[in-house]
Amino acid sequence: MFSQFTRAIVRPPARNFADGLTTVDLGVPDVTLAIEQHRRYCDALVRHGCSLIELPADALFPDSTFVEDTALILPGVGAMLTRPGAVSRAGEVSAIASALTPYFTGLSRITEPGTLDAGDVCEAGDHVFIGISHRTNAEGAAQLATWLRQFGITSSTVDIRRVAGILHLKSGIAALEPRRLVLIPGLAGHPAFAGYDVVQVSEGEAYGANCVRINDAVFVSAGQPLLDAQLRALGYSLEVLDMSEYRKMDGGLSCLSLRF
Ligand code: CIR
Repeated sequence: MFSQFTRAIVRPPARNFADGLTTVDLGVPDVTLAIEQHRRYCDALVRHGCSLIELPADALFPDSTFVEDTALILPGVGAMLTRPGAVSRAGEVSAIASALTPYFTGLSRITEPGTLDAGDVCEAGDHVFIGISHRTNAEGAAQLATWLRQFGITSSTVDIRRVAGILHLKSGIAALEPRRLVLIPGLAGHPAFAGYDVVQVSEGEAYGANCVRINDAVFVSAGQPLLDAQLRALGYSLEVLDMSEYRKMDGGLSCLSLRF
């Protein structure tokens, strides 16, 4: 499942980005800077081999720049639309459905009473970890597991509701290879990850765990020097991006694109 990505769906933040949801207390994001950071992120995607499918900013949905949550795409396999756990984000899915239709036939979707944000879904080879969070419920996870099973993909759930400091599973985990995970300390001891090669981020750099492998590079957020050194020592080349304004809204690098 570490296919080359050739496309990425992205959507810049709207002017009312600061009206979106957040659980952190890092101040109000500067929208102009957020738009600039988004442009740099898009440039990096292009540099690493993705052509962009750019949706227009949508002020009806201040969190809609976080496109990752609205669909799960398994390149070469299929795509599933989600049913976001936050009511204010439910309407984001239809634009993503339209954007995906030319590329995927028979889009599946999570249905009521299931809820699922794809930020809670981490693919690692032919296994998928599904976070049970305040956004993704057990029914949503079960629907996704059933969908995955038809492709021979196994899954396991990880309850993150009591793991401090993370909104979604992928706020605390990234898969760099099918058997190599980046993990925050709060997830490192979880039995679901036993037997994996683990790059553990330090407590002070927990935000850095939301990194993302994009073809020949690992995209990492700026300001995590220890993690950068760990990854470079493993031979990865890094694309370091400033995510300060997205962090204020609980967002990270993976959330800003849907890659396939
Ligand atoms: C939210 O609370 O839904 C947004 N402010 C942040 C979503 C971040 N998405 C992600 O981690 N996949």
